[in-house]
Amino acid sequence: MNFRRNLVSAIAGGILLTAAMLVSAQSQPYPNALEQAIADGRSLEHMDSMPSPAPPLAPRYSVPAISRMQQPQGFNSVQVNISPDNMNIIDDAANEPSIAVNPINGQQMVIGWRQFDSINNGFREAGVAFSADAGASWTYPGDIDAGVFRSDPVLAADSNGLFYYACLQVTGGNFSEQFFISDDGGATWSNPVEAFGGDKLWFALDDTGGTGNGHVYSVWNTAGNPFFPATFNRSINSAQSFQTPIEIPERPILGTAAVGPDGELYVVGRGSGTQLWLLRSDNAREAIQSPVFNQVTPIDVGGIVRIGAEINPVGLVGQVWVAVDHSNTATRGNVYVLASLDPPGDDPLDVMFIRSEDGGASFSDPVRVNDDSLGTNAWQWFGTISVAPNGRIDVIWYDTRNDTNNSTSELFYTYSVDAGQNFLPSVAASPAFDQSLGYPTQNKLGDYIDMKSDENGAHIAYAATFNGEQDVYYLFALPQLSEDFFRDGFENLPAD
Ligand SMILES: [Ca+2]
Ligand SMILES: [Ca+2]
Ligand SMILES: [Ca+2]
Ligand SMILES: [Ca+2]
Repeated sequence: MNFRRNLVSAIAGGILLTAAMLVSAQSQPYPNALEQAIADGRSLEHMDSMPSPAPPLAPRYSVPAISRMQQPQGFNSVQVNISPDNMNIIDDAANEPSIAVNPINGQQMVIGWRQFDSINNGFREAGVAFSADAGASWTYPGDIDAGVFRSDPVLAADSNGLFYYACLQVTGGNFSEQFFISDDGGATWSNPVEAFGGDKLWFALDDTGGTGNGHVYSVWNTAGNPFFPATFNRSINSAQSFQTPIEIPERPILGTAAVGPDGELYVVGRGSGTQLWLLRSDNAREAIQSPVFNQVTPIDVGGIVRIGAEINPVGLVGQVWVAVDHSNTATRGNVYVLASLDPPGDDPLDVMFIRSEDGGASFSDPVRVNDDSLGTNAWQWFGTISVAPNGRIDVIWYDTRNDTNNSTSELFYTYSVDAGQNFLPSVAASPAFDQSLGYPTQNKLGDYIDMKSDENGAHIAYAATFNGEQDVYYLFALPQLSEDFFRDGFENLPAD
């Protein structure tokens, strides 16, 4: 019944038609409503009962100070969408988080997410919380620009200590991307800066100190896009203003962007059909030149992108990530692509990884990162990668391996210290949760989760339903913890 409702919702919800509808529907890899919507040029962030906000439910608070979800290995999650007195807010929904960590003051972190004040409605706003104590506690001062429909949050911080919060704004069917800036650790935010753009946006910041320092590069969907066929633009002044959108080769969607150590720019995503592409621009860092993507590489990551799959009915099950090694080691400049993809055969989804040692011109064979035995056929969804300043690669994902019905997921973590040639045995870093609980009137747990790595470990923002509803959590994954875990084994844990 749910599935039927989802189909109806996805079809009825798609109201925005653009020139992207010219994209051939024949290329859709899966016969489902959401793939069809994309093929027809409709956005992921289609409106359900939007855009006027229904009155939120009266907030009800519960559950003292939450919320350290203690795992045996010491992975402790802290809830961030909380009331001023540290209580869970009942009957809201919070998902699709992104996280930024101040590179010059690791005490300062900000998490943004999609905040639904009522699960009875699809209205969502730019949720934001900040920490001034390295994630131990969080303050949710209210949504940025409250009362405005916003979605698709993406966050970053730069070496001046500025935090950037990009998101989609939708007004009366008009899609645009906007940026907010905070110079006080996320406590207060600037007025919105118009960045053009559209649905399912992502951005990358040049914080290298080089020629392109302060450049911001933004990519977005072909659908839900008033600028089609343009899907890319740039700011050369730290997001104070943005240049006119331009078209780029293959128009990759459902992906991300990253800047390399010399200011080289990478964009990854799915083109038409199922082909994934990695684009590279070597002149985007030159402010007086129009960006040209001089290297366009079709890539085989070992599977195909799925959307609209039953594990997250009207969402992605993983976006395509690109990350670059900025370390001062032999692996500096390595380019990594990672995504939750459907591999050949019965398995519905695995976390797949490839590595380039020549600036994205060629790649290794695909590596399956999740280490459940072949044939388990579990869902490893929302695969996410981050590279630490020392070159360590952190990877997280949601995993149903411990539930034969695939009705609960755990956040899993692993890492590599040899450029992804080997990943350590993965470890469950969160308790299990029912990923289908607490849908607002949009049946998904968002489209992604996020992570930023430092020398010591991985700062993770993820959504889970430990309270019986969708909430957002911060988790610091310390690589040493998983090493201890595997050295000691389950049997040596203290009984409690
Ligand atoms: Ca809540
Ligand atoms: Ca989204
Ligand atoms: Ca398969
Ligand atoms: Ca799998």
